[in-house]
Amino acid sequence: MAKNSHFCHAAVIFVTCCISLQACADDLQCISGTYAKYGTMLRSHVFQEHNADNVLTCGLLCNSNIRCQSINYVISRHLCELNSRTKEARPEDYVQDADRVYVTRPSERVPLGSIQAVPAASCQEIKASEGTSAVSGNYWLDSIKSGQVTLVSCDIRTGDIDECASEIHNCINGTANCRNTIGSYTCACKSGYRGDGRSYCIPDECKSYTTLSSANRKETYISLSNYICDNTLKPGWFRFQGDAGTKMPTWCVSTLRCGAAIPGWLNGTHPGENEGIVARQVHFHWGSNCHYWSVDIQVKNCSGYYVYYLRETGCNARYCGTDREGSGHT
Ligand SMILES: *[C@@H]1O[C@H](CO)[C@@H](O)[C@H](O)[C@H]1NC(C)=O
Ligand SMILES: *[C@@H]1O[C@H](CO)[C@@H](O)[C@H](O)[C@H]1NC(C)=O
Ligand SMILES: CC(=O)N[C@H]1CO[C@H](CO)[C@@H](O)[C@@H]1O
Repeated sequence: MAKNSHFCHAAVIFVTCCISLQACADDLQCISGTYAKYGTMLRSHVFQEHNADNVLTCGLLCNSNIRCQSINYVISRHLCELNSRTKEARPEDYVQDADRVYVTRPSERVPLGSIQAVPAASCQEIKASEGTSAVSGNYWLDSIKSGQVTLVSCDIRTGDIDECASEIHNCINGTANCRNTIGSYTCACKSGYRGDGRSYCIPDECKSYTTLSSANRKETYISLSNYICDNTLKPGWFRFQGDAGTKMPTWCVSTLRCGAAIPGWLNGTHPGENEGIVARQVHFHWGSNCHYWSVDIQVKNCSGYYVYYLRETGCNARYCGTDREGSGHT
């Protein structure tokens, strides 16, 4: 009985010890056989150093640090260097060193850029580090803003950052669209706006205007007694269209026209396309005076039509439209 018990005890110790030796042997096998590269090291990416009796211990230290991607073990000094990159991520830093052993993290290596604590420098680096297992998506980079880790959208096939999707572009918020390109991005003002998309986008007067189209606004329309006036016009860009005509008359329009008692006409010429926005005056005809009142306005030739920057008038004055070319009094 006593003898049996002793034997049993010994057997348990033996089995336990054997299993743990076996486990050690497997780890060593992994480290020395499959991954360890004697006589090499990865330079410039050491973020922690520890004393360690052997490569295996160094490997375990690496396994317990989330940032650790690989190790250099310094044989003569029993020093364990934890690296923040693998040799795949930084092949240019993988060099010969007779006194070191390089080992990629033996287990549970966090893919580069996949968590905030393990940021990459670029999408290309992630592609290099993770090879075919990398897929396009969001990754953490520490190269976008200094001292910060930023989540960006990486196209792994091209190694490009999508600045638009990542919201790290400087296109004007709200009025510009961002379009990603390989290596960069472009900004363009949204429809109805013009500008460079980065420093300004302003309403495009050729696209954002109010239409004046009533038939009774035309210079040939003889006003009835209920005179209308432009006293409620909000300052802005206007285009004459439809029944009102296509533009302002450039001659003194007879009184009691355009639905008003006091018609307004353009005292000046229409601009050409390349003149941009020009300053002009609208003059109002009352009594025998073609220049009874005046209002400062702006005009732009939009290649096919004109737009006018107008403001409200007094009563009973109104801006006139026309279809006709011509000059002189009507
Ligand atoms: C951009 O505009 C959106 C909504 O208009 C707003 O939620 C967002 O915070 C703005 N971003 C910046 C950087 O101003
Ligand atoms: C605009 O300018 C062009 C030349 O610059 C001219 O031919 C055209 O008649 C002008 N007016 C309109 C409505 O396009
Ligand atoms: C082009 C045109 O009609 N210009 C006239 C504008 O009004 C002044 C008077 O205020 C005239 O002198 C200009 O000839």
